[in-house]
Amino acid sequence: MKAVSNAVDSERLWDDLMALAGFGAREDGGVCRHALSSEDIAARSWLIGKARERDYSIAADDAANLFITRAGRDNALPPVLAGSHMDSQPAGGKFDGAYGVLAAFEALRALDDAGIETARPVTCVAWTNEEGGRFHVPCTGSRAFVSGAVSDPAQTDDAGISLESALRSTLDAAPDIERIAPGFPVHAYVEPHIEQGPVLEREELPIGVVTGIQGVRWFTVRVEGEPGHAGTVPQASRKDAFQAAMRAIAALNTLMADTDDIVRFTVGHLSIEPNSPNTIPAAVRFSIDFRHPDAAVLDERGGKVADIIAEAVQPCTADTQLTTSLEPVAFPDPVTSAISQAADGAGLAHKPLASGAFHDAAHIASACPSGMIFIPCRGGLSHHPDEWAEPEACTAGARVLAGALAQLAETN
Ligand code: HGY
Ligand code: MN
Ligand code: MN
Repeated sequence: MKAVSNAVDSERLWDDLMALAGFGAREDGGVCRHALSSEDIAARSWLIGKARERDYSIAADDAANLFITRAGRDNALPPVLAGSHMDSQPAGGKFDGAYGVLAAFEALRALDDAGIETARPVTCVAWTNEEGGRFHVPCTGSRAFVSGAVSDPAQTDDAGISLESALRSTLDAAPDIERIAPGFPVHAYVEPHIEQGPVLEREELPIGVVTGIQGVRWFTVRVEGEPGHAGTVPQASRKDAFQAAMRAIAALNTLMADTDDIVRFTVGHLSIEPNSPNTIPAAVRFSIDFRHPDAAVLDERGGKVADIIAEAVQPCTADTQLTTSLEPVAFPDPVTSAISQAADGAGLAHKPLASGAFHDAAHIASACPSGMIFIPCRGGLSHHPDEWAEPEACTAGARVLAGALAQLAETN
């Protein structure tokens, strides 16, 4: 029986990564694979087909989270879980999320090929809608897994399609896999992911042992004004929703100013109604993504957002809704030490590293001991068509994952 990390097949993993990147491939080399879209459904079907080539059990829950399980000696024991998400940003890359799912799937096959029988089952998972690019409350799947139900199923995408109908279409597309309720006991969770930052590449390190994830607050804001003729309504009597939104965003820039450059504040989504060059904007909807490693800063500055907006938009009005509130998460020793030991066992240098990006692991950490493995990505680039990770980096991360899973699957 060879070490499971040596049974990771680089070529098989890389071929899978390039094949998965084909679902929603963009002409610029990036990927657009929105959650529960036809591209996502096709990718799921492809992965289910590959799982069927092996003796794995396949299941999906009400949130369309996809679970592929390799049996252990005692299948009554809670499994060790590993994976990430297959949905992408609209102009995303080949590796964000996809790498974690396929590295986990490769780890299952490496356990097969190494002839290792684990005490616990080992399960690969693809979580639904981590990105929030289509349905703007992110981490739908991992939230449902820890809460037991899909939150806000009536929320709609920009085309007016509801989350619940998109879930139904996705689940109906794979009628013959087992359906389970969201949430089951899990022994430990490990999420491999590209770093989406520059540290590992800059320090020429193959592995990051993630110490935790900074906190997040997402808001959606709707500014209501009054439509009117662009050529006739005097400026003094206008209620221009777009001008008001710009005032609000300028005021938020002041609130979020940080000479230490630790605060992360982004307005990434904005829509104008009726969006016509010669009609004064009647309404504007925009997003707020605010992050910080300190919960006190998140509460203090996040708590002022709605009032600052209401003041700045006058004489328009605004409705500000907090849609995501994620506290900073620290990953505990059992998992981080299993990852470090697996890296040592594979002869791979590593360092502890915090995550600026959020991940499904931030939610799963409330249900079981969790951790993450980072691999370097070119220039730290992500949420970009040019996102790239070298084959050797992908293999290294999968080798560490396989070793960590083999160890965790034997622990009580
Ligand atoms: O936005 C994030 O942090 C994650 O990459 N979806
Ligand atoms: Mn991701
Ligand atoms: Mn992402």
